[in-house]
Amino acid sequence: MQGRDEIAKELLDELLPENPEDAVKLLEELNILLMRYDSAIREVRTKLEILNDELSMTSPQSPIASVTSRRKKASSIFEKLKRQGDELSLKSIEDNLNDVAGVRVICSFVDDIYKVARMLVQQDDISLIQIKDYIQNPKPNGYRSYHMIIEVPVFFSNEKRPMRCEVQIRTTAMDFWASLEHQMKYKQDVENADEIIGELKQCADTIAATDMKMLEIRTKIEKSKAAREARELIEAQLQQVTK
Ligand code: 0O2
Repeated sequence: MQGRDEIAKELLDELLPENPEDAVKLLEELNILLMRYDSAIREVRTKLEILNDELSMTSPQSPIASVTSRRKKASSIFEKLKRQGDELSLKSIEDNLNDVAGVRVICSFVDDIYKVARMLVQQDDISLIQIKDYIQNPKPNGYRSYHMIIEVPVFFSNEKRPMRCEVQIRTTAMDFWASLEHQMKYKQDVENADEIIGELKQCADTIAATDMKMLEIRTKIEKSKAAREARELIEAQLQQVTK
């Protein structure tokens, strides 16, 4: 079987012009494009950090547990274009791929996912291109996560460019499940694959039920804390008027 590096080299050979000068120019342009996607990731991560800092001041727990990101490697980019039957060109990357830049946000609770998503897309420099809500509509294998394709403007020396970025938002439990399930995709020779797929689906459902239960418990704790604080306030005011 052909290795990934061989495929990548073949795809790059297909893309590169014969003339060495043109080939160098194209590789330079490719590097610039990849740098732009890296910059888009930094913009989105900064926005998320600021949102989290602000939201943490008004709630006892930060809504975002962690943020990770990755930029697709050139080899994966060309592989995906080829797989989709798209032209192998720099323009085609921007036109046909939404996930060259990817940011993953991990939240503790399901309601935080929607809160973070809403607050991110309501920023007036962000354009929302697409939403896939795999929490409301889980995939048949049990995959749950909230996906958004957004466009974020990035400022360079002489221009402002809108860059696409895929943002995946999920709970810690959903992420734990997705990491294990992801391994199945790359292990074609797994024994008892059907049994494992069934077990993973069961785990996904258990995890979804636990996520909902955890949210219920947190809401109860918050309500009881709010009731105690209100009681303490009334008692303090009563003491004032009965002095
Ligand atoms: P990686 O390594 O995370 O980038 P496409 O992007 O074309 O594959 P589509 O329908 O445009 O598919 O995008 P979709 O459904 O929004 O999901 C794309 C990404 O979501 C995947 O990227 C995964 O990260 C994640 N994902 C989607 N479905 C599953 C799933 O069933 N299991 C797991 N574990 N992850 C999933 P990549 O490119 O596959 O991988």
